Amino acid sequence: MPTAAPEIAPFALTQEEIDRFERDGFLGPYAICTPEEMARIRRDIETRVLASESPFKSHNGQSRHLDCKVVYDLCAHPAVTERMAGIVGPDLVLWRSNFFVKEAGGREIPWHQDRAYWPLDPAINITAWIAIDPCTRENSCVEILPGSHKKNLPTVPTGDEMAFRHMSDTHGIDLDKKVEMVLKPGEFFLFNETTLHHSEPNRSDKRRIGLAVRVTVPAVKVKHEDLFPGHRCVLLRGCDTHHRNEIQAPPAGNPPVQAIDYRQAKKHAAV
Ligand SMILES: O=C(O)CCC(=O)C(=O)O
Repeated sequence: MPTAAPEIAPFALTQEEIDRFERDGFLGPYAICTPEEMARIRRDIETRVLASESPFKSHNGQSRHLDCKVVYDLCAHPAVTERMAGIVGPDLVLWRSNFFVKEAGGREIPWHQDRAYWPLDPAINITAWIAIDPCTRENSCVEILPGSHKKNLPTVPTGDEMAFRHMSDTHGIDLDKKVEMVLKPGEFFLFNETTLHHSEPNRSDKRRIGLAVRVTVPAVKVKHEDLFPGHRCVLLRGCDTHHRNEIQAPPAGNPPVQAIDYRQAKKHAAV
């Protein structure tokens, strides 16, 4: 029997939550579904999404909401979109999503502010980071620095031990105030384009997958050609009030279950 559609009103943010986001630059955790429901979704992600090739040249974890309904449905869940609307307004444009697949032994993701990497004009984004696997301190949950979204930091180069080639210059910043986003599968948190975040190397023997859902507003020009040629935006909620971007319809289905393990896929998504 199909599950009843989730009610929308319970997901609206309170004024206290909106004020807290303004102060801290992040909110959560909240839940989209139970760990048991996420276990079912996770099987589809492993066998249909990450094991199949993206229709674009990007790796298999990049913007699969464009061709996989199971990914789009996570991005478009009202638990996510209704809360985002409380922060950036009623009209939401999904411009990117990506899986962070951190296998056991995966590298550190350095402290960074996403705005430094993205083709958004102006840089306005809200991310929902959704736990697909359990995210613990041991398997390198994401860490957030409250209040860090008030200042744009310069970037500096990193070494090979890091998953990114550039990071924010955190000299003089008290990283001890970080918050560890320990999440059960199906939980998520929200943060914006300037909030500093990071994850340790995965020192455990357990994989950690998260899905980052990147959303902007219609007034922003997304220069997809600069970073993700061929990708388009999807209207997630409300209206396209500015017509600055090419918009495509959400996907109707999923790729079939693949014969190979996603780790053997040609362009898999591990960091
Ligand atoms: O998954 C991680 O460890 C880092 C996530 C991240 O950098 C992001 O969502 O922007």
